[in-house]
Amino acid sequence: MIAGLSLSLMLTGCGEDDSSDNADNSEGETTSVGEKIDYTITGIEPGAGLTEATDNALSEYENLEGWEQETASTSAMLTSLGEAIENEEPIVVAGWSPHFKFAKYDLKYLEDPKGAFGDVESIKTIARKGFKEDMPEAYTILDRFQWETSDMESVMLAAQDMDFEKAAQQWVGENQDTVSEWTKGVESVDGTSIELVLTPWDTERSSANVAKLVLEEQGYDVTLTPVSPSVMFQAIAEGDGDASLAPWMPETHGSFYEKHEGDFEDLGENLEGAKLGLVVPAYMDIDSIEDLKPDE
Ligand code: PBE
Repeated sequence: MIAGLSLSLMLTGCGEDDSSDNADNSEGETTSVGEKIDYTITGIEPGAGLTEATDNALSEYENLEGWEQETASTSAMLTSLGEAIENEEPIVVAGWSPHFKFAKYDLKYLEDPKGAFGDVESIKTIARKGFKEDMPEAYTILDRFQWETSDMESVMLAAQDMDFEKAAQQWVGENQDTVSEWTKGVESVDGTSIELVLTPWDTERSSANVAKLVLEEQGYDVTLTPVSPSVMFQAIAEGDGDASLAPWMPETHGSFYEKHEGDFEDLGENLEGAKLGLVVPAYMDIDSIEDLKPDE
């Protein structure tokens, strides 16, 4: 009660203090975003780590009382985001980077003072137990596989107009120096089968397709198997798949990682500087998750 009262006093104060010509508009927007979007965050696939992180945020932030996450798919989220922006309407989506939505639209992450979405995420490489002994050449290459967000983004961008295999080919063609650092001194093999497990997002389609190509050039017969994050960890822990470049840590897939810890090998980071959070169009007049108002 008291918290609610002081909050509304603060808001009134803000409105009165705001001497800009659109004071009405800014206060109106701040107070009614929730109402306008039916206290709903547009999420992605139910099995995504981001979906779990968003649910955690919903329970951690008291001001998100009465809010819900609506899950469906990444493409449904992107459609809703595009439509909202077309009409300059408010929308709050569960978002992440690297992702082309930031290049296509003017977006911002809402500040996350409680750290519900973690800070910076890394993408790691994991392998099944025994992989190093069974396929030392592939192990060495995957252990060395490391690239920048700009590399991953260039594959994702190219893949807007072609399939990921072609986009990966293009990147490998243009980045022979990096690739030869990964393969330097590694012996070729003769058609050994290897299965890489990935999750079904463009970030992982990019890394998996580049890894596939590099391993194929080394003589491997590579299969890519896309599955949900929980199945990805399970597959590597149980030895059904050989390796994965898809785990996002520490926040996104931390719970799956912990569940299977000790049953797989961690080969370290393949990319640094990924991020998760609640994302809104830049024209929205809020900056922090705490600016959202509870459903009362
Ligand atoms: N993502 C992209 C995935 C991992 C890669 C952030 C949408 C997830 O949330 O599981």
